[in-house]
Amino acid sequence: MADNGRTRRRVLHTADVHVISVGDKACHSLEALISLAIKTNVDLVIIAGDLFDYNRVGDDLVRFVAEQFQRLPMPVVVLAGNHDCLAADSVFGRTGLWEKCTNMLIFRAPQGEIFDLPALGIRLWGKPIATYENDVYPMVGIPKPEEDGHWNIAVAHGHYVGDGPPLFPSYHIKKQEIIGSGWDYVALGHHPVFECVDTAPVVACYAGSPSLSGNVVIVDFAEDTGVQISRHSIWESQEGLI
Ligand SMILES: [Mn+2]
Repeated sequence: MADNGRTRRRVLHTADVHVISVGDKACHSLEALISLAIKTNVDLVIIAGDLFDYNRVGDDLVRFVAEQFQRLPMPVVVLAGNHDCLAADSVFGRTGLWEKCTNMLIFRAPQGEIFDLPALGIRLWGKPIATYENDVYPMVGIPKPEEDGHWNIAVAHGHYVGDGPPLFPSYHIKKQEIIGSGWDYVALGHHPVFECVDTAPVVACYAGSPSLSGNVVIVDFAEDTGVQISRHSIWESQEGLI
């Protein structure tokens, strides 16, 4: 059934892959989730922080990740987390190694920035972690979404602290920041285990680490059914190859 409003979209959301060296389990997980994105023909891939375990990884690992991204026929949106933050030694600063990844979008503005993808009818906002300091508030500064026929997706990396006093020392994300944002979906990273922390009026989920769980989140956006979350095994697309 066709929607009268926004076009149906399907997004693969992952985070916390934590690749360390070429050939490790996390690299196999990244390769598998890229294959799943291709197989399921999602419109967009979101990596909500900590793709790399740390910034001083080898160039060969960066080349591997870049090659995986180049397999994708769709855009891949990357947020820097606390492990791969945009400090001076950022892995994302090795621009020569990334230059062939013309489908990669990486949030670089420390105060947050918007990417408009008019061909998809999707707008993204993300505020990268840009420093090794801990006093970063990943949802502070999010603008009100424009109601112009786009799906509005925020990407944030940090601890969800709900309504109560923070239980964690840094990177706080408060419930009110999510539900008051008015965005359609908040793609969260930092916690290694899958969890939907809010479902209304804004859906917000941690995808969990695919390297630990073997799963990613696929988010379906449709006017008639709203924002629907499902978990998918990254190893499904590998069947027959093992
Ligand atoms: Mn993290």
